[in-house]
Amino acid sequence: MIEHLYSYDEIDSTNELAKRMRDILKNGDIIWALKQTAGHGKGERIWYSPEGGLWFSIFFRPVTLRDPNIYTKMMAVAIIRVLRKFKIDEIGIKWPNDIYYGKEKVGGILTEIIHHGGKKEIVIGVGLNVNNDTNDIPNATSLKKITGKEFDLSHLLKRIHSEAIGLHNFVTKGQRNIITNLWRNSIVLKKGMKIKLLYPSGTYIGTVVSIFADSLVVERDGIKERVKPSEIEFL
Ligand code: BT5
Repeated sequence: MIEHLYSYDEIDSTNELAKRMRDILKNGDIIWALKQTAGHGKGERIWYSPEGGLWFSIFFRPVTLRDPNIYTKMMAVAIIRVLRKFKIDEIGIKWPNDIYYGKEKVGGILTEIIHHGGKKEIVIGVGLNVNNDTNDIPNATSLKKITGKEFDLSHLLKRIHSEAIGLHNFVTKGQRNIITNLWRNSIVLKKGMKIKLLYPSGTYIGTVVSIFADSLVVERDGIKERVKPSEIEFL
């Protein structure tokens, strides 16, 4: 597979540009920007993307798209594997797919599906605080702050991309369970762990029973209930 790298000094959002460029993009192509002026997370959430961070999107044109979550998991695993090779060992996936170092967010992933006629394409956006300042972002940190070193963005991008493409082979071969297992082993959340449940009626403590890509089953006062990522917080 030969992929193209489209790089820019400044654009609105690599995910948005990927969507606009869908006609010419091929499997595995990358859109990379040194700075985003309208980077976003899920929904309307802003993603701060100043110079010094790694902001990119990878495009895939899947043959079938039964489970879009597998793409987000694949990318989270790719990032963790690369960062662990750089000896940033305490880095992990905060369920479901944020990249955390202790209680601070280092990166996030935004997977979006493009519907085109009867076909579906997928854009996976990655935001990683690398050499950029994160002082104005609540509960955030950067690789530079963690390690005391500057990183070569282009090298980091190539390493993550090649890890992701390697893992993508498992998706195309129908071996999704390999990615799910790698993802499960990299998440900070474990079965039996106590977490905070943020309900409209108040805050409670529950115990994790099962972990899924988009929900958790927790036990509270002997009753099992299903919760969404927005309803939990780590103790
Ligand atoms: C995410 O959203 O964590 C996914 C972010 C994906 C960003 C990439 S950058 C390349 C591509 N192009 C885009 O436009 N987006 C993707 P979410 O789970 O919704 O988290 C958003 C929340 O993270 C915000 O509400 C802030 O609280 C926090 N946040 C914003 N910028 C941050 C940053 N640089 N570092 C750490 N936390 C940040």
